[in-house]
Amino acid sequence: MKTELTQQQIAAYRDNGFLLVEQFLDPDELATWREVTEEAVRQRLEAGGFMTNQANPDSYYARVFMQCQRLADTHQGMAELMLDERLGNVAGTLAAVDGIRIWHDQALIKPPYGNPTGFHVDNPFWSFYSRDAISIWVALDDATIANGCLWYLPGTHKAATFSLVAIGENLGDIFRTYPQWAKIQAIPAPCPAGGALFHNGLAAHAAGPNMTPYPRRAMTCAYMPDGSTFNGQRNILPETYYNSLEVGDVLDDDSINPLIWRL
Ligand SMILES: O=C(O)CCC(=O)C(=O)O
Ligand SMILES: [Fe+2]
Repeated sequence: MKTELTQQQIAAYRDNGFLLVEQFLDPDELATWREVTEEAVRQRLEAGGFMTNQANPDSYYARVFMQCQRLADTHQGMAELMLDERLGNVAGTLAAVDGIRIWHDQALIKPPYGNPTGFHVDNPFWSFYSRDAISIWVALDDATIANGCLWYLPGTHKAATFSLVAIGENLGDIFRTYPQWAKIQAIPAPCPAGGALFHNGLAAHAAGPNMTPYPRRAMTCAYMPDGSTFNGQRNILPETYYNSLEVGDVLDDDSINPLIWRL
């Protein structure tokens, strides 16, 4: 795993809101991430598909990507991959925070001839608001312009608010909330298999359609800076825990949001 970051990379992340690290995983690690993701997803679907978006597999959104969340909760091999302190170290260093907790992992598999992923920002979906949240997106297949790689609106993390923009059928719905971004040229982020993209939880991003007969697989994880507080939204929180929380409580339950790295 390529965990060393240059000052240039850190500066680029902070300025653009995203960073590509090629060959983040070595070939053996990539083989393991592929195997583990495949098995964890298969088990999840066999178990009835909870925490996936496959309730209606023919819906538009189910054909944007097959989304399987919190696989580390149900698959030991995935837990071992996700709890790796080195991932927290890289994420925390880019985000300039002193502790990293897992918000949720998720496999995102854009199916053959799958729909594009509309522009959105991630953090407003989650149960905490932070300008320093960060995600890792690891390509398990070469992600290309042809099969639906990510595209970013550079610098948008600096001005984004916490208003929610749904990932709907209109690629550009976000520009109704942020008309001032409509003139920004989106930057494609093709990512060879084993590469990692990091993005700020407030950086606007999308993915193109998959114009190939093969899936575009990614394994991702969203991270919450340690010390973040509950904003009232449930998102992935288990019901009993959610009901026990008051807005403003620190989200520090290690069984739900494990602390994987501290400075
Ligand atoms: O993989 C995709 O198409 C979208 C990814 C995304 O939105 C994310 O990782 O936050
Ligand atoms: Fe996203």
